[in-house]
Amino acid sequence: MTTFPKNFLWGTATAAYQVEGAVAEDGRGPSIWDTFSHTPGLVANGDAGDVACDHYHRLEEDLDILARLGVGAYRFSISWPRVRPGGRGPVNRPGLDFYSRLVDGLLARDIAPVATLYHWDLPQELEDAGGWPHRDTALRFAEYAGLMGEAIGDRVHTWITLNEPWCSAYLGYASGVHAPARSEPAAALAAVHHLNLGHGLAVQALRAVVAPTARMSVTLNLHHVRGVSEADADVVRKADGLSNRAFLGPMLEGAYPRDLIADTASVTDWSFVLDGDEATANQPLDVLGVNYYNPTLVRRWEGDGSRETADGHQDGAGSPWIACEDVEFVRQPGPYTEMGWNIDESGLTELLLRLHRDYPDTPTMITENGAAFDDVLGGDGRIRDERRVDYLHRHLTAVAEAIAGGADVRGYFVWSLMDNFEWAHGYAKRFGIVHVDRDTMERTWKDSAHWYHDVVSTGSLPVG
Ligand code: PNW
Repeated sequence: MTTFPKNFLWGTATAAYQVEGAVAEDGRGPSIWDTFSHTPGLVANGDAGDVACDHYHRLEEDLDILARLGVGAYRFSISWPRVRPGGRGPVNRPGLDFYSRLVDGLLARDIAPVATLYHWDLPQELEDAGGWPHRDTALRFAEYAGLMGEAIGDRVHTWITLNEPWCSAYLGYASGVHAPARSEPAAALAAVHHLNLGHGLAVQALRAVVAPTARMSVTLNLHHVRGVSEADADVVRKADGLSNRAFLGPMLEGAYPRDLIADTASVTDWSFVLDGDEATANQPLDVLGVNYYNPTLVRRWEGDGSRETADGHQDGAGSPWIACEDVEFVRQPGPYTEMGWNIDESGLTELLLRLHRDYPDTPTMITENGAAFDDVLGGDGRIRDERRVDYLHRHLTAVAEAIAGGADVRGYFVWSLMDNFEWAHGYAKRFGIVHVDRDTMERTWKDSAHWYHDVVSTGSLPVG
């Protein structure tokens, strides 16, 4: 039987724009995702987060679901434009009150609040002023962090500054498949830097005001990059630099990797990195958050540079892989989830062991892992999502293997607590262990939720 450490943190995760709804209530301002979703053609089926899971109005019900699941922690995100509508200027009290009630509701149920400050919903006004490519956004982010620290910092267990800055920078500003839908590679690399800087400044701002026991973290969607053959080592290095070390370098080592600077020299001279910035980004972290869905497979591309990449992004202009014209992203063998992502948990074990080797003093935590599958309804109303159960079981086994291999892994959060707004895919892709009826908003436990309840209550995986 696979058993996890005694104090292992078991949880589920969501993000504000994906679940809250109530986008124009109680003083919330617009974010770049409101703008994106309301631009025709950008989100599948014309979906938007206006209602999402109506979590804003169903807070107590959702807290009760968490309590019944038996999780020890809940990872949620705070909507910046709900608490400070313009990103600067006046603070919105009702917004702060909502998160205060959320935190108190968790604590009353013995669930540790894990708060993400930025899960992609930048106040539109800050984007209009330049967005993440603009240095001021990092400074505003630190102010917002301090504001939240003052408001709920006495009660939050773990702070996560950013969720997946890779997505914010490269999907938002290079490929443009996420908000704010810009395709400007040089701006995307400036965004990388201002996200790193904003992270460091936010940790400083939080530490100055929150409880001394509060833990500091950031969540990265690290890519476990593999080459097709030994001959592909250099393109593996390049993809790893752009996707992983572009964040790990400044945040955990205090410097951008030299090879990344060289690889991207035709796009930018990195002059937006000012003296002292890398040291600022490099704040001591109590735990590193890792989101893992699948590995990445590459080989050297010898062709003409225009091709469809394995993740569906067109190469060249509109690719998140800046200056990677010589890297081919290879479609991996199945099985696949509904996202078209291959299922391969071995990458998670290898990634956790690599992080342990490179950063032995920084524990890790899986802040997201999960899968989109279509619902299989049993005649009895049961939602038989055994493929999701299998996916979660495999990945938890992979985490246990990494722990057995010496990695200091402190927790695991299923993405997601409930079916929600899956960004550019809208509501069609369902990641929840709890089903949400799009018409009635009724919540129904899937088999995976019952399974996860057993896992978190025993701290071990059921046999078979
Ligand atoms: C993450 N990619 O997003 C996010 O943190 C969640 O909000 C999201 O719902 C979840 O994973 C499932 O997608 C990603 O294209 C979106 O590589 C896209 C990518 C990676 C992560």
